[in-house]
Amino acid sequence: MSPTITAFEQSPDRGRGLARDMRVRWALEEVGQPYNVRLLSFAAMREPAHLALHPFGQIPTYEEDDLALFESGSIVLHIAQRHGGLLPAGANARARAITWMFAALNTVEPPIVDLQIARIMEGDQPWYEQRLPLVQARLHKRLGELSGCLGHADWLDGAFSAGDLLMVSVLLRAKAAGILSEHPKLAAYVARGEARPAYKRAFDAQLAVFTAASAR
Ligand code: GTB
Repeated sequence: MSPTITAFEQSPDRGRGLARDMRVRWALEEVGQPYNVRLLSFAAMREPAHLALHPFGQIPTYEEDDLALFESGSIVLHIAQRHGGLLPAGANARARAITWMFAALNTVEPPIVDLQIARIMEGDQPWYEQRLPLVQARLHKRLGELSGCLGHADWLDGAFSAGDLLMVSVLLRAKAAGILSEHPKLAAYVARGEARPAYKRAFDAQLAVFTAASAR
């Protein structure tokens, strides 16, 4: 049976591929695994049926036979371990690719999210103008370090891997926030990810959800 993932019925990003079901869709497309999507309203995400799958009432989730998973990183790792194409065969190279998956989610994504939270939710606070440059500086330092690691390579460690898939997914949020223009190597890296046919299929599929909802 094909797995079923969950996604927003109406994504706040209007189908720009920023919600975290996108990285799961992309991984499934990379390995050629067909999948079903169950769309959820914000109300449905709070209902017991969904909370049984996701303790925090979020998307994405992943169901396959008697396995149910939440957390986009865990889901992408599961897909990469089940199917060929997203992790190298050698044990050390595999461990390094998984390290980049963790780096994307634990080290690069948090300062990107911090900046977005500051901009969206803290603008009316009296300390906003003082805090914002600190948040921006932390993010640019991290992106500079990542850019240095990438250097002139196409991907982080040899061939494209699940580490790149998650890193590009995370950086897409920085791109959408206009932050990547100061990091041209990372901007080019993201563009390489977006040019992958599997990425395009995943993007088109999630955009179609928004287009269909808008037409109703
Ligand atoms: N750590 C979890 C994971 O990686 O799976 C985080 C999951 C998560 O944050 N899910 C969000 C969610 O369900 C959607 S992706 N939020 C609803 C809630 O918590 O009630 C985050 C997201 C949402 C919207 C945009 N956007 O519009 O640009 C971008 C990212």
